[in-house]
Amino acid sequence: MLGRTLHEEKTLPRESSIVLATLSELRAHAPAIFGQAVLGEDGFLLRKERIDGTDCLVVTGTTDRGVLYGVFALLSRIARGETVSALNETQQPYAPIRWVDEWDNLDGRIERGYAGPSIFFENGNVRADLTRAGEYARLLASIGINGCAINNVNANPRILEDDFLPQVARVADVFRPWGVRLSLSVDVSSPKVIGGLDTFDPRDPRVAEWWKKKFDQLYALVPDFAGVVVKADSEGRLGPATYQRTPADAANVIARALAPHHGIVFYRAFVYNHHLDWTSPKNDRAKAAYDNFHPLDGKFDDNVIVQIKHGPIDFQVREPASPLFSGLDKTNEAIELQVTQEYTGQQRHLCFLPTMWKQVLDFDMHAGPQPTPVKDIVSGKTFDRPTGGFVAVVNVGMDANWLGHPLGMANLYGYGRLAWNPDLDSKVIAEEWTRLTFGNDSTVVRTIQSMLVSSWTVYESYTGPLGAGTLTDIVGSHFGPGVESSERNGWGQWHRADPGGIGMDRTAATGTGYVDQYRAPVRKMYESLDTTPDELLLFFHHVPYTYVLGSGKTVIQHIYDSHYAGAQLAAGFVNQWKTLKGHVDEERYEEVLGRLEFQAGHAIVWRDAVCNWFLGISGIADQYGRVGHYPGRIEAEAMQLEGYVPFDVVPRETASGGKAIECLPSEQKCSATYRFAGAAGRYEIDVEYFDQNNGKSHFRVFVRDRVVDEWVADDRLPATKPGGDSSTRRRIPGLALRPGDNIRIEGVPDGEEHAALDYIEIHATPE
Ligand code: GCV
Repeated sequence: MLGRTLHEEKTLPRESSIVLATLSELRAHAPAIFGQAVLGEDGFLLRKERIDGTDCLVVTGTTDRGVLYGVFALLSRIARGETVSALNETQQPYAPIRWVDEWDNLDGRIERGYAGPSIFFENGNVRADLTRAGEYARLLASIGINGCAINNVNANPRILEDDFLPQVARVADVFRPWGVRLSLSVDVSSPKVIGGLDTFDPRDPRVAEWWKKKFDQLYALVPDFAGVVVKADSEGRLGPATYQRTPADAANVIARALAPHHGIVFYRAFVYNHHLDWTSPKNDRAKAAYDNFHPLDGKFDDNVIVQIKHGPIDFQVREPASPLFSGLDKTNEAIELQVTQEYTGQQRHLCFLPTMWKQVLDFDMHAGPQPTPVKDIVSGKTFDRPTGGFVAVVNVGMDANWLGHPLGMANLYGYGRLAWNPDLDSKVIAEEWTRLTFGNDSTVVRTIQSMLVSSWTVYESYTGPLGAGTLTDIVGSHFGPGVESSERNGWGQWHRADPGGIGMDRTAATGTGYVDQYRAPVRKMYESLDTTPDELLLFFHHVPYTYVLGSGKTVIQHIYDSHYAGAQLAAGFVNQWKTLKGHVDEERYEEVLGRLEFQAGHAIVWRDAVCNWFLGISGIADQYGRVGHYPGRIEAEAMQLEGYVPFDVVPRETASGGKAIECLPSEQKCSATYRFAGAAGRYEIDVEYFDQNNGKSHFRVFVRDRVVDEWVADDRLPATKPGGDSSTRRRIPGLALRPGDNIRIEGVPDGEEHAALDYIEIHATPE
């Protein structure tokens, strides 16, 4: 930046300089200036100083890592156009633990990853070329992250095999220059599966010995190895329950093997029974973490951290804070957040999560006489615990921009910033990220910041109303709408919508009793319908559709209205982004535009599916007559078909009218024609088609036998059949239509994708 070459010096410079040094080095050279400075681990100091008559910009920390963080903070200031002329700033991270988890499998696939294959693994081994892993470590360091677990919590025991350890050591080597410590997810059955023992009982001394030897071996290769993450007795994973042992037994046997090396164990509180009896009104998955871990408080060793998902279910678009945060006074805790947008649009939808995380981090659990927000509990302040902090599941991939959606990266940045300082305002974070990513053009900053900060509630409004959970395909992709999928199964993500009403009754008086897991003031608030905030109403209460919310609307009308408003706002993102043409680089402009256009179309798929499902079950019409009535929409099955045949889409609400048309492989090519009967003028046509990942159909659209558009359905959506996951909109703007014009869509199927079409919608556009 300055066109000067950096030198490593053992003494302080004689010319005006930027000085990077640890505090102890500075104290030795300039005791008068730095003798009093105090900093904790990983903290840093940025200071403009006159040392021996020369002006210096000093970046210092107690450790090299702190100095590095200080350098990034300085660069950030400069990039955001802030002054560095009278600098005197001390920063100390809120908590020692600021980690990320990656759910990468050894074969290179990533569970719930939406940005291409693993940067760590390929074909069962660590990648030969770890350049991207090193770059990722730099990226993590730039936001203050100091640990990274590189493999899926659904861990393959092979990760600890003797011949694999040198491979993971290579990852540690590329992390180390950036102060990021390597961690691994381990399977508790490893002593048996790869260790040759006939047991993995955590109380068996042979098992303890196995873990000890294994970690001695690992630390010989990776002396700064940080520790392990454990998922056990959850979603089919083996665990201590096999031997009627507790999570504390399992955590401690591993912790004791790590302790001599100062390693730690993150034991995930995500332990629940996914075969719950749906018919019992008392069963409740939300209770599981507290039920399993609260009785063990005080039984975990000091180098164990219980890792708690921010809500009691599973990263839904809105959940209350997990009651377990205030259920472990004598145990280290970490909050687990999710950057990868599993339930929040999978980086296809814009959804800036720091706004949501803040609500949980700032939530007062009432665990003591003073306010006890979640951020203070997990960082060890409330109960004075030795360690704790923040973990996020990130799942970056080999795609050029790490997470798939260029704006999705704001979530990773925001996570790092909140882990460093959870008091930051999410609006400030959005602004910082925008400036650092797109520059300081005020139109760009204002526009992107405003899109980011509104995006979570926009997404919520068309996917998961009033705390009912994300109404997505629970048993599949977790992407498109699937309202019914959460019911009548053992997974426990129930919303219990029936013809009479909707919501999980979790009260102590008449429901599952979940509210009893909170401390008294919180319990009292959620127990009563009157004091439960609207946005979480259906999480805590079962109410009739006609129940009147605090807003004055009935529940059913709120569902309709919020879905229409949300889809409208999602369409607005496209227009907002278009104002930035020429203000941001063309490549990212186009990439973001494509994602936002997809989102706007998919928000309509969501809107229609959810509204029609609730219209069906409640029998209560939309007061504004929108639901079930779509001006300008022509169902594909009502068009004149050649080769195409109609079929029923399942679940029916994920296609307009419950039906679509497909071109079976026995046909080379099919067509659907509509004779336009409107007035002459300019129109846009939306073609709703199904883009699966098991074929690349080809579409052509003709008006008066002239091709007006063509495309290949080759997106990477999580779908192998027509439905809410694959439904995609193609917008063809600026068409001059006259009455009697034939609009013909030609589809050529490919593989198992049958060029399926749902409908077309014709809208007049202003001249
Ligand atoms: C890694 C959810 C996800 C799973 C994930 C699990 C977990 O259930 O859908 O893919 O498994 O959470 O957090 O362990």
